[in-house]
Amino acid sequence: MRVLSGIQPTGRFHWGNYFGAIRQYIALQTAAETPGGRAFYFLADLHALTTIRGEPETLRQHTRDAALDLLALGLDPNRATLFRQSDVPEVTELFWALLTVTQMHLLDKGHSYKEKKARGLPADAGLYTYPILQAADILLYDSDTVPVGADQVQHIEITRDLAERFNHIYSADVLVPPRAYVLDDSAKVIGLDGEKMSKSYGNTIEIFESPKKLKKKCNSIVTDSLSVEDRKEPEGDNVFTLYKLFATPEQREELAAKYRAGGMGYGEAKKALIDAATAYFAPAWERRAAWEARPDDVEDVLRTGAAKARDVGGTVLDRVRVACGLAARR
Ligand code: AQP
Repeated sequence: MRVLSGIQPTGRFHWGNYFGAIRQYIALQTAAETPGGRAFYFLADLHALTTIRGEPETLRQHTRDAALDLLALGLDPNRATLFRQSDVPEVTELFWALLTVTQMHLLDKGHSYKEKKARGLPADAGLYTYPILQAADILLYDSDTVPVGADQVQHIEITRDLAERFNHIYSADVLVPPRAYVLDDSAKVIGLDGEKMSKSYGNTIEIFESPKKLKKKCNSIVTDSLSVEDRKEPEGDNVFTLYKLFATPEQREELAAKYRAGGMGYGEAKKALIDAATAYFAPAWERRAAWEARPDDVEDVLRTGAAKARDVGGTVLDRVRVACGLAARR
């Protein structure tokens, strides 16, 4: 199994990023340890340039934080390859080769671009061609499995289409068409307002939120206005939906029974959520502090990861170069 996924260093990671993607990164890093298999995870700093422009120090800081967060959450550099996207120049060359086989209508359909445009946010050629750079990210490592949240499935399908189109045009199996790996229970994590949790919607709860802010945010989760005496059906309630992500089946059942019995206020359910989230991420807080004290080691992980990624990616890129009629570099 060849696993790959990228995450943008555009701000601190939130519960949506964790349950939608990062938790699967950690699980798959072991599953991918097969002969010839490997997990590649990268900090998508080139993609982040479509959001963070003219603020180099902010991007650098977010990239450092993103590396620390992933390591703290359990990414093991001895198992998985962790690197910065911009440290692998091969990806932008493959991006160009893919652009030459991309039909415009494919990009017109891209939901990130359509969504941002519809919300009146600035949309440039970088955002428009974003799915193609993403395809290059995936195809450069012969990845077959891409752990993502539901919002990214369309982009992985675009990647499949492009790989197949490329192979068809050049009449050879040059690129490996990948598949999205999505878990049903966390494909779309909701935010404070019940909509998809997303930085650009301002409804996120960060993984490494301070205890004070965590409490404040959880207390602001939108609920209905039923009185505390009412019996409530837990399914569909925002607090319960988030609680389920952290709880064991027994804990879920216990809280569900309290909802159904009536007499429980939302304050109690929110406290259960805060406690569950705090306990869940406690080991990650400890690991984060340990990595934070060793910045040179973090940089080392990223540089070693980039060297490995360039090695694997260089071979695939040469395959593409030769197929296209360009000279191989090795
Ligand atoms: N709410 C979510 N539920 C499930 N999965 C999610 N992901 C993001 N939000 C949710 C998954 O996290 C991974 C990283 O995606 P990204 O780097 O593109 O992060 P993002 O999309 O920038 O996160 P935001 O907060 O939604 O940012 P904006 O608002 O800038 O677009 C992906 O696998 C994604 O599916």
